[in-house]
Amino acid sequence: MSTPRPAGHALVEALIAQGVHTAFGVPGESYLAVLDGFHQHRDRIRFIACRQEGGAAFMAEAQGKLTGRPGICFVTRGPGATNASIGLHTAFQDSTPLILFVGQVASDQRDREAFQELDYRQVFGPGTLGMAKWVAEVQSADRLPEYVARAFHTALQGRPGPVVLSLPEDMLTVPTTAAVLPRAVPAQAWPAPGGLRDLRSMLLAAQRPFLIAGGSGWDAESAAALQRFAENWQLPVGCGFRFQDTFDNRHPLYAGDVGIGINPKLAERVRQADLVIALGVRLGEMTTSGYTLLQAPRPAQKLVHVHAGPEELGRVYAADLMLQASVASAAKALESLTAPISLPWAEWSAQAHADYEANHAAPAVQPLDLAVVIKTVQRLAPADTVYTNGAGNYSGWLHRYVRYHGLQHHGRTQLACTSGAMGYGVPAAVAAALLYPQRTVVNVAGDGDFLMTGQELATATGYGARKLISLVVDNGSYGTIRMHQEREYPGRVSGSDLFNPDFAALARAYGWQAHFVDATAGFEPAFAAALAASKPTLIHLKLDTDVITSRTTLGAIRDAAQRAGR
Ligand SMILES: Cc1ncc(C[n+]2csc(CCOP(=O)(O)OP(=O)(O)O)c2C)c(N)n1
Repeated sequence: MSTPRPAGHALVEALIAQGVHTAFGVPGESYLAVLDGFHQHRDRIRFIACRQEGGAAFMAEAQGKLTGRPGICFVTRGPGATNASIGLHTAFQDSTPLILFVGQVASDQRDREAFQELDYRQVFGPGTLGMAKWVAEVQSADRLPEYVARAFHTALQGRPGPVVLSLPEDMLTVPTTAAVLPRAVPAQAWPAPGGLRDLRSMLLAAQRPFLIAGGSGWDAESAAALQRFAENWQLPVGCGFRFQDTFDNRHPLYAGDVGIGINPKLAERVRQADLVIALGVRLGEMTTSGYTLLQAPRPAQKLVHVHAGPEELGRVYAADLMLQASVASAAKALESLTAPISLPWAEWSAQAHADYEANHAAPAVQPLDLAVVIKTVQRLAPADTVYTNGAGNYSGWLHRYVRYHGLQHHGRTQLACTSGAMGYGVPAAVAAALLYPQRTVVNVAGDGDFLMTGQELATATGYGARKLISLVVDNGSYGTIRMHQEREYPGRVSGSDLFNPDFAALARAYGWQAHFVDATAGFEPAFAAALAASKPTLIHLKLDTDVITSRTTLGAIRDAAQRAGR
């Protein structure tokens, strides 16, 4: 029992009890009592007011990725909730714990299609193709702590993901004495001993094994255990799409990222493997190169799939062995599997890493070389720098050239959505800069991508972000779409040209520093100045549209399509 206070205050107390010190959102009159609770407890928790709910939800998603605890987002009813849906979808596809609190119409107005009313259960799922693991409306002030605690457990347990709690306006003002519940400690599923024995036998029978690691739920301990498992068995390790910081990219067993724009040699290696162990990854379309690296539903390779969510096991692939276990416990169990003294695949593993290293060599590009830009960033920026990006071809340079350190070293250093949502990178970077002010954050955005959520530069300025740098790659195009157009309809450009503002001037208007760079030599001084600056910096990178990926040009794609008679 607590002393009576409005349910809105009790909600904020429940968040504090869960260890939350930052929430992201856009205010609404539908949840004034909660905002008042934030005011009441302002010495222990802060509410970051964002400029659009999509940005707020992306920030909460990034919070979930970075902290491993549910990101917290507050939005108002209908328009606020629908704006936030992109962040929910991203959290769902990325298996990121997140709780979206939505102000709801008063209970006595329910089902009249009252002002901005929506039925969140209908809109957001739940389901295995929905946008939330659980959607509920809190009817009773006294049961609010119960709902909040369940929301945390649901977001964290099994396959992590988003939860939506709808909060009727009148419920939030009702006084309650209900005590808040203790911090949620998620239950961890351990792999069954028999399954581990089978996995060991499969390893002993293999000639060309390959490990793909990724997904969510990793922590420093389990990432270190993963590395020891790989070392014990000398396994080549690839990271799933946009989970590149799961395994240390500098390690001699690292083989590269099994994602979009995959190194062709790595793709071939995965196809040639006789045993693939997928640890924590969903084996989605991007990680499997459209379900071709592993043929769906029955791969040519022997497949072991380890995942926390039973609904993911056997969903696409008929794996030879399926283990339901959280990644944290699975990695620790796997490192205890004893390996024989000699293993037949030493050359296979060494070559996998040699292929990864060779993929770092890049032919020079004039006048602005993005490979050099990314390598310069990593050479100058601190080791624990957080890299963020949204969707677009520009991200291919990050995927290829950043050597992410394993998350046992500095926690997560890659914030990038597997959902491929444009606009993710800027808010993710703002969230990282506000949550970890001592760390440097580098966002790389396309010109299309940047302007989807660029208004969150104001949030960064307003809340005092400092070590934040955004590189905007301006090729005057929704380049990814242009690339597909040239491949399918060569020469017929439609809807993919962009008409851009002066990005540097725009950034200055938000109170940022800014530089314009259109040649490689100009980048290093601009980036060094950004690192030394006491406020955020945008670097506008002007790139020729023809430079469409780190491997080919638009012209080459168009010519090939024309030759093929398209
Ligand atoms: C929210 C959202 N809308 C549309 C798309 C489809 N889409 C994928 S990449 C892309 C173009 C990205 O353009 P830009 O940010 O300029 O990067 P570029 O591809 O030119 O490097 C589009 C429109 C998407 N992934 N997400």
